[in-house]
Amino acid sequence: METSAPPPTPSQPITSSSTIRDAFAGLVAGFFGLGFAELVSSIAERTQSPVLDVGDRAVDLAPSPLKNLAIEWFGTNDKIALLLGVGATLAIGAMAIGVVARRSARTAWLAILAFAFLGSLASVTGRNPGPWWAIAPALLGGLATIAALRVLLRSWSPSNDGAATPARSTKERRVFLYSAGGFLATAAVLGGVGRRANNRFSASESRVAVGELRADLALQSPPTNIENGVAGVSDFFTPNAEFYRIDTALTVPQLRTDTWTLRITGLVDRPIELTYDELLELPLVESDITLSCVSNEVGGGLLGTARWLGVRLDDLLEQVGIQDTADQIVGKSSDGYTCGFPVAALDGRDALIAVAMNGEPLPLQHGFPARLIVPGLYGYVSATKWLTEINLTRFEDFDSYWVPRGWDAEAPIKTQSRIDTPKGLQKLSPGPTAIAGVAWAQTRGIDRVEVQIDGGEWTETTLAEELNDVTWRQWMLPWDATPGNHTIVVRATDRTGETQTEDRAAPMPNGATGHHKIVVLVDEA
Ligand SMILES: Nc1nc2c(c(=O)[nH]1)N[C@H]1C(S)=C(S)[C@@H](COP(=O)(O)O)O[C@H]1N2
Ligand SMILES: [Mo]
Repeated sequence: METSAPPPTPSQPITSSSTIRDAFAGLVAGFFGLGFAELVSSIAERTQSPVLDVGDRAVDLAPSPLKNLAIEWFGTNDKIALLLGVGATLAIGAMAIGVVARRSARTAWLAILAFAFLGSLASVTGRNPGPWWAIAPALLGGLATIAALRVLLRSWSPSNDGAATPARSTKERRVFLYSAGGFLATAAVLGGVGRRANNRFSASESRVAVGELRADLALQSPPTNIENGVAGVSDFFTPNAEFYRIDTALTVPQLRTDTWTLRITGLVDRPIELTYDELLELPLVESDITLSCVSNEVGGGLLGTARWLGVRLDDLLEQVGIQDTADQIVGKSSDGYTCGFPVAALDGRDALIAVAMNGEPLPLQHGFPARLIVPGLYGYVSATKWLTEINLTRFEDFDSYWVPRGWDAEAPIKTQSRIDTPKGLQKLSPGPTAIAGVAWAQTRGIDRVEVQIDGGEWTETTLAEELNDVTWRQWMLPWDATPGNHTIVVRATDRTGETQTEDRAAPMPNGATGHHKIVVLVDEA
């Protein structure tokens, strides 16, 4: 490595190497500002890194086609992709500002303040706006960025480059690099301390403190014949750690049971507010329910089954008295997200204010301390996580979160089936094997599942025992695989007699349709 840069000619004071250095200075200053902002954000509970606030606004403002694309491309990693996008934008902006600062300091400072302003704006607007002083992290982060950039640019100024002796420019370069290293290290420390300090707002301890929750009306353990034992079929009960997660929350809302309350408001005779302990004093029931996401593509994994524990929504709403004019039940989340479904959906099905999932308090990601679960309705209209309010209203008066974004206001789950094994494009040995998977038609129940191989006759499969009509059902078909490529298609028929249509529809606006179809490759014998 060279020890000193070749001195640029005086007529060309800004060389490409000084451009790189200025861009680097911008990046370092940007990091420093972010670290500082993280530290400032840790001072209060209702402030967070401005990067997250900008990300949150991006989630809400992004046009639906873009969001669908993000889910299609990145699936449940869409949040990471978004944050990487925000980070990359900031990095490019910081480098550009570093370069501009050398020519026009004022332009650069204004650009930094513009970034800080956008960050501040994101912190005090949107679905879950912070208090006015939530502008502090972004604003102070911006000022810290300016300060750092000034120090860095001064430590190695190109106006000296031409005149400087090699020894002098080596010394300047060294001071610059030490300063940059100092800022980076300080940024890491401030950011790290800020992160840790923010952890004190975590709800993990509160969740641990809940301990074991028991049903007043416990269900039997499920019979074993709801599983057909074919290797590769989804477990009937989806372990919590594997349960899909879909929500608009970039950071998981942290609600502690000691401060959490649930309010029931709107068109009710006796509005109430319950604490966590008061909720747990109500009768707790268990129910096995398959939850499905409307964004699930045919053959996709955005659904899962759990044994939920909670308070019956119909009982509780009967106590508060639903007024005749109400036709929509809206669940509101602490982060401003909303789901809405018809009052008429309370037809005796086990709609729950759920507090536990598969034998443990709701995991933080799945809505701790309480969420709604309504069998038969897609999650986006019904399953509000981090629930803080249930509001009785009218469809004509209130659109829940996804409705203005182009999704249907009412969304019952469509009859669907999926091949779990073999996998698409799997290589198989010839001979006896099993084709198997799951089918679901919550509230109607699965009556029949058929498989078609290479366009032949539809063959009825063997269904595992049905647990209830709101959970999925396993199916299997023994198959003697012959060498060559084979196409396997599945379709289900629900108990209303309706067979799944083969017409392909995208998830938007009310759930995908079409048959799950795979191709497998069977070796020559
Ligand atoms: N607060 C909140 N609740 C929410 C959502 C959300 O974005 N925010 N998404 C809904 C959607 S679209 C689905 S499919 C389910 C998913 O629940 P899960 O993440 O526990 O599987 O939660 C629902 N509840
Ligand atoms: Mo969803």
